Amino acid sequence: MDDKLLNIFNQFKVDGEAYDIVPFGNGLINKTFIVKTDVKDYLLQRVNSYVFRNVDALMRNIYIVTTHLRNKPKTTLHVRKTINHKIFVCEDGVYYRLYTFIKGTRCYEKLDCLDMVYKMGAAFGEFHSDLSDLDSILIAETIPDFHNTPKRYDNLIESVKVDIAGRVPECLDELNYIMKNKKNISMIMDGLNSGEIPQRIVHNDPKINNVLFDENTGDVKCVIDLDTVMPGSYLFDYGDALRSLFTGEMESSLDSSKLKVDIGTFRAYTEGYLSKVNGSLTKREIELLPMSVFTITVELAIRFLEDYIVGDKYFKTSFEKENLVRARNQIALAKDISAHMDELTEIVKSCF
Ligand code: ADP
Ligand code: GN1
Ligand code: MG
Repeated sequence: MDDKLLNIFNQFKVDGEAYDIVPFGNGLINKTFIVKTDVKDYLLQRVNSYVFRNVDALMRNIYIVTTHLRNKPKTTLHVRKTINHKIFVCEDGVYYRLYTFIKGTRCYEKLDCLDMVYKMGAAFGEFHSDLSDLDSILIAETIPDFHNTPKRYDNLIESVKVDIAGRVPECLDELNYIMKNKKNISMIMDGLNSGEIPQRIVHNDPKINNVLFDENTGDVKCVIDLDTVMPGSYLFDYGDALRSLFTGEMESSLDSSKLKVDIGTFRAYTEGYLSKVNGSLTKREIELLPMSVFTITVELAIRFLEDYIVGDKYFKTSFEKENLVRARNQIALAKDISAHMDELTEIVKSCF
């Protein structure tokens, strides 16, 4: 067992004695470990402080959101406090937090079962409505402009000008596609800025492996990974969940042609989501549901490409050029979403 991690774990108020600490899960951002004790299991995380510059505020957000959800009452992450009543441990500038391990659950990288897709849509719809009575003044913006797609675009262009790692010449086709679509990716931000789209507290990272399903029933037990819960738009969550469902386990696939829209998945997720939020969406939000999937997919392409160009600083990588491959895959998916836009629009209409 890693002594350093054991020492961190022992600073939390817990039941049981740790006998094993092992890496866990497939997140791209934090470092996650399961801590086994003779009484129960815990989930220890080293928070990525390159990505999250203000972990104090981030942990306060998570504490407020989980307390709000638990009071509903809803199943949510349980932040464990330290012996000194703190909600995290900071040692040598490195931040750690501890959650109760949610037992009897499974996490998926892709979903083939449309019933589970529907349930995932309903779970995020419920998450949205459960947070609609939380005062947004309480929640800090821990990553400014997280889903400000035009700003992400500008950052990409800046990184191209500097070309610090000399990688731009390999990325010309991808840059070309993104630049051609500049006008098509600003609608959500335009709506938020004009007030046509309400700002709401949202998850901001609703990918499949951020949902825990009951291992027996396939019901959603809990929405996890609350690091990015911040003010934003329902459209970012709706679009990104579908992007993630279409991408499945192929985010880093070497065969871009595999990334495609799945109409059954689109319909099931949309029906599940709308079953919980139908009455609270504005006209403009409803209009932009299909387009949000395209917008967020191009935004991810922008983020992966920028990270490749600056030398892989943000997303974990496991092979050379992985961020370029990820960007190519999101572009392939964006092209397919664009080709299906009329069909997606008809499906959304048929759901109302
Ligand atoms: P990252 O930000 O790196 O994606 P996550 O918070 O999503 O980190 O955690 C990584 C993985 O750990 C999740 O995908 C899930 O499999 C697992 N996980 C996270 N929290 C819990 C929990 N409380 N109980 C059980 N498993 C969890
Ligand atoms: C990251 O942390 P994880 O793996 O759930 C990222 C998301 C991306 C996703 C792409 C804080 O999510 O925004 O959509 O990778 N999270 C952060 O797989 O940047
Ligand atoms: Mg995650």
